[in-house]
Parts: sequence; structure tokens; C-alpha cells
Amino acid sequence: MTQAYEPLRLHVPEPSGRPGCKTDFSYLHLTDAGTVRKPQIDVEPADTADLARGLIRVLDDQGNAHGPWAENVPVAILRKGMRAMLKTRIYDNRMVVAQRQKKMSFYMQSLGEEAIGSAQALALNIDDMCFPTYRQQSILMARDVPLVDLICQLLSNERDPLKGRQLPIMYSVKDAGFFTISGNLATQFIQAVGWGMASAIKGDTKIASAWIGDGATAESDFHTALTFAHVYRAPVILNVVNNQWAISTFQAIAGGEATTFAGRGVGCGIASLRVDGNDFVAVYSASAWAAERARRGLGPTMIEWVTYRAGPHSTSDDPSKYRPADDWSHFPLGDPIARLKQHLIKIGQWSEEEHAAVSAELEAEVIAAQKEAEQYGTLAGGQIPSAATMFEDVYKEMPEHLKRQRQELGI
Ligand SMILES: Cc1ncc(C[n+]2csc(CCOP(=O)(O)OP(=O)(O)O)c2C)c(N)n1
Ligand SMILES: [Mg+2]
Repeated sequence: MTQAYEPLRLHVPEPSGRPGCKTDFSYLHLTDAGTVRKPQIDVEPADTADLARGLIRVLDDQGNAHGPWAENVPVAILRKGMRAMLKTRIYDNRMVVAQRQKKMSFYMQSLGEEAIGSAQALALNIDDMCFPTYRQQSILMARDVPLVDLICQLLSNERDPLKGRQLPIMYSVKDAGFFTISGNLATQFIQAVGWGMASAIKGDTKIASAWIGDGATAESDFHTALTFAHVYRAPVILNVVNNQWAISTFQAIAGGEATTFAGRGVGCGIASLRVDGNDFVAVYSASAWAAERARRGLGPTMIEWVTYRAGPHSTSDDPSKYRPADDWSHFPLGDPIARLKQHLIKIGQWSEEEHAAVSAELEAEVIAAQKEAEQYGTLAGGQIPSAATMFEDVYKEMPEHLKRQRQELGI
């Protein structure tokens, strides 16, 4: 006898908030600050399963630091991190306006995610190589990269170090350990693992830091990277920035509903942590722990940073079409700058006056850099490089087909 079954159906995850209704953030499964353990540095990857499901947090809602992950975080790092985060936000604000003024074609801000890149950059050495996505400009700010060069890249002007070859925001700053950003999502994740492996093959001591968004983890490069990283115990930190959205698709559709992104690392034999990405102290502490594991030859660490993409995906996006407009103000992990500020004031290392003074100083620095960069041209200025330049500086030796194309154009 054949049993009667209902017709088969697929499960399509839905976002927990849509325009016009308030997001239910209970899906985040938060834990209180200070409650998640800190394991030995040589922990077995399988023994991090609880850390990949929990949430490492140091700062509570009142700005007090708690628990084992609060230890050994120097105040000088917190103050430096505060400046880097403020600079990132001020820079982002001004560049969004410059895009609206048609001085550049495109911009992507990192509003709400400033703690992640800046704290990790400060936990690494300057010659460790970061393989960022387009939302880690805070790494550049923490590493004090000159703003004029960055803005010239955005403006694709005559001083653009990349000569207009890259979309604005796709910087490349080798000296600051900032690998060229790729527009093809996830490619940099596997490249970071390869770079880390090469460092080990050469007998060097440098480590790599790989970056990817929640949405891009659905790319096969992500999975390949995990395989190589765990098989060869590559010296790499595998960062997954779960900012809840991938343009208009919710993180659940990339696989964040039934498990955590960090949980995938454990499944691959990689030590994994899930961390409050808006808690600067927790980000620094978890990054330092992962870097130490990599340097000691203990292999990769995957870290899922739980955060929220507070702004639009890019200047070409309108999030009010697919999520509640005031979502960020309800996000339970708050604003990383406000939280670190509250903590620093509480421990007597910052004040409202200093906050205002540093903000004004950084604003002046960004304005001055923008003025200088604009002297070399903006999109609104209308000067466009000659078509001949698109053939240059791409190949060491120009392939035949490009030579032909150039001849056809008569340039
Ligand atoms: C291989 C590939 N597929 C699609 C795109 C188009 N695209 C650019 S960004 C993006 C969303 C990525 O979301 P996520 O990885 O969560 O990063 P976030 O923007 O949230 O930082 C998509 C689909 C692309 N650039 N490359
Ligand atoms: Mg995302």
C-alpha cells in the first residue's frame, strides 16, 4: 500500500520586518554581556560549537565591561579606536554628500559597522594583509591611510592611484595591508586563505584577514576557502560580517535562519566565534584571540560579527522599499560609536567635550583632504581621461587582441 503524502514544498525564509511593520529582532538570540566563556587559545575547533551559537559581548547597555573577553584591552587602543570610528563616520557622511553633488559616480557607506574593521585592524600588525569587502573603510582609517589618496580614487581624477580602473570605493593600498577590493563577491575570501598559506610556505610570520558579507557566503568561493583554510590550518581570520541584509535580501535567505554563520565554521573543523560587532571591546578582544591562534600555527578562526547595515546598501539603493525605515533605531546592539563613548566616559577616559573637539578636528581634516583632492578633478568637472588610457597599466605586455582594438580606435 502506498502512503499518501502532501505535495512537497520548499521553505523560503522571510525577513522579520517589512516596510510599515516593526522588525522582531528576537531572531538574533542575544546573550548578556560577559556571559560567554573564553576558551584556551589551543581549543579544539569542535569545542567551540557553543561559542558559534552564543554571542560574545563585553559592554552592557550602561557601558560597563564584563567577563573574560574584557581583559587585556589597553585604554590607548580604545581611544585610538574611537578616533578611527569617528573618522570613518565623518568621512562616509561627507562622501555620500559629494556623490549626491555628482562629484563621484557611486559611494558605499559603513554606517553602524565602524567597530568591526577598526578594532580588527588595531589587533593586527600593519604588515598583516587584510582582504576587505567594500564596507571596511574603517581599516584604512585605523591604519591612518592619507585621505587625499582615497578621495582621489573616489573621484577617479588625475591623481587617482588606480587611474579610474576601479569603481569608486574599491581601493587598493598595499602598504597599509589593504588588498585590492574586488567587485566580484567572495573572491577575496579564498585569496586571503591563499595569501596566508603562502606566508606559511615562505616561513614568514604574517597572517591574513579575510572579509565577507552574510549574503556573499552563499557563493561557492566561501566554501572553498573554508576547505583550504581548515585542511592546511592556514594562518587566517575568516570574518563574516552579518549586517542582516544583502542589498534587499534578508540574512536568512543566505543561510542564517536555521543555524548561525559561525556554525558553518565549526562544521568545517574551524574554531568559530559569534560576536557582537557593535561592541568595540569585544571585537578587539576576539580579533586578538584569533590573530594569536593564527600566529601560533593553530590555524584559522571564523568570526561572525553580528551588526546592522544602518544605511542604504549603496548610493544606488533605497532600503525603505524593503525594510522598516527606522529599523536601526530599534536594533538591540545599538550604535558602536555611542557604546564605546559611553564606556570610555564611564572609565574616565573620554568626555563630551573631548568627543566634540575630536569630532571637529576630524571633520576639518576630512574637509581639507576633500578640498585638496578636488583640485585634481571631480566627475562634475567633466574631465574624462582619453580612451587610450583604458589600454594602459592592465597587462605588463599588451595582448594581441587589445593591440588590435586600440588600433581600430585609432588611438
Ligand atoms: C558574484 C557577485 N554576485 C552578485 C553581486 C552583486 N552584489 C553586490 S553587493 C551584493 C550584496 C552583498 O551582500 P553581503 O554579502 O551581505 O554584503 P553587505 O553589502 O551587506 O556588506 C550583491 C548581490 C556581485 N557584486 N558579485
Ligand atoms: Mg550583508
